[in-house]
Order: sequence, then C-alpha cells, then structure tokens
Amino acid sequence: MSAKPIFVTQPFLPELEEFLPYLERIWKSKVLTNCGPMHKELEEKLCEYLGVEYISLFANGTLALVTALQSLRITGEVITTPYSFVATAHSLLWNGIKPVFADINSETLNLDPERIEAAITPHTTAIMPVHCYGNSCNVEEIQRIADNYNLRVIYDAAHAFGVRDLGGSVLRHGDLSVLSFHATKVFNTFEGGAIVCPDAKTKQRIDHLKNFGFVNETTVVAPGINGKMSEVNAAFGLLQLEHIDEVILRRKNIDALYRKGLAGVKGVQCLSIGNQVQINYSYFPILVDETCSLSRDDLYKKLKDNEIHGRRYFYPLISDFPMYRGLKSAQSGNLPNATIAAQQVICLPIYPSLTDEDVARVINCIRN
Ligand code: T4K
Repeated sequence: MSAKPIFVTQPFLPELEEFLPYLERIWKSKVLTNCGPMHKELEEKLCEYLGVEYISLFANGTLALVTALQSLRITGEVITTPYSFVATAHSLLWNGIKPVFADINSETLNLDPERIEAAITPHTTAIMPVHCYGNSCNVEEIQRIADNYNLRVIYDAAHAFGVRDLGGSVLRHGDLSVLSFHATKVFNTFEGGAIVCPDAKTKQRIDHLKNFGFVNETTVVAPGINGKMSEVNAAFGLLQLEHIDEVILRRKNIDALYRKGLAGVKGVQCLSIGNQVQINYSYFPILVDETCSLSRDDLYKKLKDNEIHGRRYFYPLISDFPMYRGLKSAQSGNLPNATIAAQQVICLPIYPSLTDEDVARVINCIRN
C-alpha cells in the first residue's frame, strides 16, 4: 500500500455543521454580495483581531494588490523583490508600472534596504516589499528610505496575517499592507484578501475602487474594478476567526517539531525566525546547501517519491519568468542572494491537521 500523500499545506476546515448557521443567515437575508452584513462584520472583527484601524476586504489578494497601487495612484517604477509569488510583480504590470528588482538579505530572505536604496531612480515612486513567510521586513530602514526619497510603501503582507512586532501589528507599517486569505493561507476565506490602511479617507477610496468606483446609485468617481468579497466568503472568515488561535498554536507545535528533528542534519538549515513578538508559522522553509548529501532537487524528488509534496517557494524567481527576464534589474548578477535562496529552498508541509506522525515521517525522510 502506498503512503498517504502529505501536501505542503491543507486548509483548516471547521466542522461543516458550524458553518450552517452562517449560511442560514445569508439565505434569510438574501444578501449575497456588495458589502453586506457579513462583509461588514468580518471587517470589524478583523480590525479587532489584527489590531489595525481600517481594513477593506477583497475577493483575493491579487486584486487587493492591484487596487492598493491604484488607490495611491502609483506610476513609473516600483522597487520590489524577485523572491515572492508572481502576483507581487504581476500587480505592477497590471497597473502599467515597471518593476525594478532588488536583491534580498540572505538571512531573512526579505528585501535588503541597501539594495533598495541603490535601485532608486528619478522614476521610482514606491517600494513593494514582501514579509516573506511571515517574517517581518526591516520596516524601520525601509521607512527611512521612503521618507528620504519621498516614496510610498505598499507591503505585500500575504504571508503576515496576525504577525506582531513590539509596537503592534506589522500591518501598520508603510502606507498600505495587503493580505491574502487564499485556501493555502493561515487564515482563509476559500479565496480572499484585504487592504489594511491607516485612515477612513483612504479606506473610502479603496472601497469605491473595489466596487466599480460607485459612491451611490448614480455617481461613479473612479474607473474601479469588481474586487469585493462575497458574503459566503466573509461568513467563512467569521467562522475561521473563531478557530484561528488553535490553528496558529498547532502550526507552532509543528514548527518546533521540525526544528528539533532537523537540528544537526548536515547541509539543511531551518530559516530563523525574525524579531517579531507574535508569528504565524505560515510556512516552514528549509535551505539545502552544497554540504548536504543530496542536492535540493534530489531531496525534493526523494520527498515526492515518498508522497511528501513540499514546494520550492520561490523557485523560479519572479525575475526569471518570461515577462520579467528582459529587465535590467532581473539579471541574476543583480540578485545573487535571491538566486541562491531559490536554488536552496524547500517549504515543508505545515498545517493544523498534519499529525505528529506525519511530521516524523517528513523528518525521517530528510534525515535518512
Ligand atoms: N503575494 C504573495 C506573497 C503570495 O504568496 C500570494 C499568494 C499572493 C500575493 C496572491 O494572493 P492570492 O491572490 O492568491 O490571494 C499558492 C496559492 O495559490 C497562492 O495563493 C499563494 N500565494 C502561493 C504561495 O501558493 P500554488 O500554485 O502553489 O497552489 P496549489 O494549488 O499548488 O496549492 C498548494 C497545495 O495546497 C496543494 O498541493 C494542495 C493544497 N491545497 C490547495 C488548494 C488551492 C488544498 O489542500 N486545497 C486547496 O483548495 O499557489
């Protein structure tokens, strides 16, 4: 009998019965979308849970990124990381903005502020860093650069749900932060996303932009898009929130099991956790270097042959995809740390229903 497949992630799904009362409310009200009561309630509850002032829900994280750039009227060039999911850079192209890739720090795998500064040109208008794997960027240094050069900062915080530093939510940094609530994320609404913003006026502009630009029945103030989250997705989010603490706790335990089980394996390094006071354990990346007895790809394949489906997030680099590789900033000589990270990384399975035995199976496969 072949082994049970283990995937890089699996969404947390509460008991189906728990969802029925939410669905009954929707059936009763017949409000399915257009920022109805569930949408409003989830925005309020998320502000409370995350410790942020204003949030606007979206149908997914990518539409939220595209709209975040629209809302600040970003044009020209934006400095971003090649070490992310393609949606980060795609959101720039969808706005007719030129992405300029800067290298990452080899310890944190987040944008290196020095490299950001070196990439600034007269056309630069903003920085789009990613809190990769939920590890916070060097937010102080990035803000210092933004202030010096009069740039906007939009954080792709797709991985950073619930992450806090000493001052509070990491989502408070920069001009805007964008979350993803995709099925593969720590907090999911099947598909979903959000923009966290600092004031009511910005939220209002974002709310208009995600609803075709409508202000009322007859007034359209901007060429908006349809980016709204539906009532069913919002309802699922409300239910998820009831369980989020147990979800993160289980992830924390799995993280600890991996760190203990993989300690001392030659050539395999677990990414160290940054200086956040609260983390979400959204991914478990390991870096496989040349001192390991197997290459990264051979280890990846060995895991796969044993029905353990890790993922090489983020290989290939965004800058290596056809629509980006012609850019000067996309050349691998400009991105040495990102190039190495993409060659070394495997994200191991981590999700609440992964059992201790499953984790042991992954560890044993790597150790042997
Ligand atoms: N910025 C960053 C930094 C991001 O990481 C992402 C998304 C975004 C922006 C954009 O946000 P969204 O527009 O997606 O809200 C996945 C996700 O589709 C994507 O959301 C995520 N990042 C990215 C890192 O990973 P794939 O192509 O690896 O997904 P897939 O379908 O191969 O799923 C991985 C595993 O998860 C499967 O092997 C099994 C499991 N799975 C997946 C789905 C969809 C399930 O068990 N159930 C499911 O419904 O991209």
